[in-house]
Amino acid sequence: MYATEVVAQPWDNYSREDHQAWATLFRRQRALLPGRACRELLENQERFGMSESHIPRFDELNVTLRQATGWELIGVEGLLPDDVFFGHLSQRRFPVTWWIRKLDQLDYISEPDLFHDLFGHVPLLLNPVFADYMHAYGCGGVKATKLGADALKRLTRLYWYTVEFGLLRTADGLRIYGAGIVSSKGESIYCLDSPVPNRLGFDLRRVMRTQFRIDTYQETYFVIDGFESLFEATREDFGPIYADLLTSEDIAATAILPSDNVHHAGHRVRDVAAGGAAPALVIPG
Ligand code: HBI
Ligand code: FE
Repeated sequence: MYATEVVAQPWDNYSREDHQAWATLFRRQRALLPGRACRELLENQERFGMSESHIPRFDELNVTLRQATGWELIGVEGLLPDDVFFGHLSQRRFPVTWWIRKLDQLDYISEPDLFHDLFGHVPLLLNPVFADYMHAYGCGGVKATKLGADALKRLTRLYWYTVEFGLLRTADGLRIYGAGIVSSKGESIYCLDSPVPNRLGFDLRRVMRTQFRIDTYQETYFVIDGFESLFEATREDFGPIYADLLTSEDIAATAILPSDNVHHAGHRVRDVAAGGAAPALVIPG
């Protein structure tokens, strides 16, 4: 299932179609994201010299990245087992998938590809506070793999609702910083414009208790006030939190609790008869 070895980026073997897939996705997202993605993410893509002209070279990006925050990109085949992934993050190594999706897969991929990682995750690693958050997350993950499945479940939710699907509150309104959104045309629109999802203030324990879906747009987004506040909120040792949460109930991805800081309460079509929530309307990607 998992190939865990580090692979060199086969840059000279990328085909015209590979570079075209990068160009199409890059051009489309760069046209859509100003005013949607946080300014720093877009600026950092420029600091790396990323452009639509070609797939970036990991070794060139590493010159800028090492110097800025001591991080380094390594090539991998795809999703890594949690313990291997955490191990890399704890050494300030970010695993980047070496291959890119095909032109007929631009709108949905089953696992992270090069565009998701390079366009979505890598730019914020130039931000010292976010880079420290990712490093601390990796160190926490190495500990969690020794604590067992419940701790891992909590950490995976934290990653999901921040690094992958996080929103940031700014003076100009909510902005995207999560890589899973930034690399998706449809969700870059849906996460800010649709009335369907909840948008709730980030709370560490709340996030660690909240389920998520991997096959639809998110039903809840969590909003941070800044990378500093995210880093501060997660500085503490998670051991006591895991112990606290052992007896807590999971929270459904669609739920809103009285204790939530609600930026926006989602409008879902509820099937009154069943009393449940109908699947969220999904804006076509
Ligand atoms: N592997 N290559 C890669 N990239 C990821 O973002 C990644 C992973 N493995 C596990 C994972 N993310 C998440 O489950 C984290 O919560 C651990
Ligand atoms: Fe990712």
